Amino acid sequence: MSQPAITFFHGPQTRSSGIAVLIEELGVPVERKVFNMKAGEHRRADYLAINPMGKVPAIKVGDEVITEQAAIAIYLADLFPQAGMAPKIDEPLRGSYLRWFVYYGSCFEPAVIDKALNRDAGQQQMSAYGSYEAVLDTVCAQLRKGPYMLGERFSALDILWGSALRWTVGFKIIPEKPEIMAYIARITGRPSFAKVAAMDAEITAQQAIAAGQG
Ligand SMILES: N[C@@H](CCC(=O)N[C@@H](CS)C(=O)NCC(=O)O)C(=O)O
Repeated sequence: MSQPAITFFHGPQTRSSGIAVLIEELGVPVERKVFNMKAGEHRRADYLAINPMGKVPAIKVGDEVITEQAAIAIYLADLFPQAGMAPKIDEPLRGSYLRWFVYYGSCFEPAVIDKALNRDAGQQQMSAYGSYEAVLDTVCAQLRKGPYMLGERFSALDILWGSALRWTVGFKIIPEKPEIMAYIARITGRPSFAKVAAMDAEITAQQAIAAGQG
């Protein structure tokens, strides 16, 4: 069965940039739909029909829509196994690989956003992530095993975590601990990150010119 075309919905310099990096690493042929987020293009009816959340990233594969960075990354890395960015289901690291993708969305993001907005985590027993400190300690302990989230094995996980730690440190939500800074430098120093940063900067400049601000 031939592989249906993949459409990638992207907003430059957002969470979808991590998926753009993964696409570079995998060498995936995609059709890009790029939004001017400042102009609210991601909130138009045609995109809300694809992702009612009005959020990027999203991909469409045939008639199937996939949203959420972690789900998209798991899906693409499995779809293009020749890139070697996902341990297979029968490999011992597969469990840990899935753990850290799900941990990202169910623990890390809620913890850092609550922290950034000065929202109380609530009762430890009721909170999905427990406490910000526990999340930070858990992630740092994993990073110290390094050099990658899965130890010696580089994977699609590192694109997500490298991107996420960079922006959360940039916004001063996550502290500049040595293991975090070394990991960010190791991951975001890859050529794929530089390529996407240049593409995003170019798109952003063109969008500003189109809006009469350039
Ligand atoms: N849970 C989503 C979060 C995606 C997200 O928050 N994307 C932001 C960009 S960084 C967005 O699209 N914001 C636009 C808006 O809400 O108007 C994921 O993990 O992919």
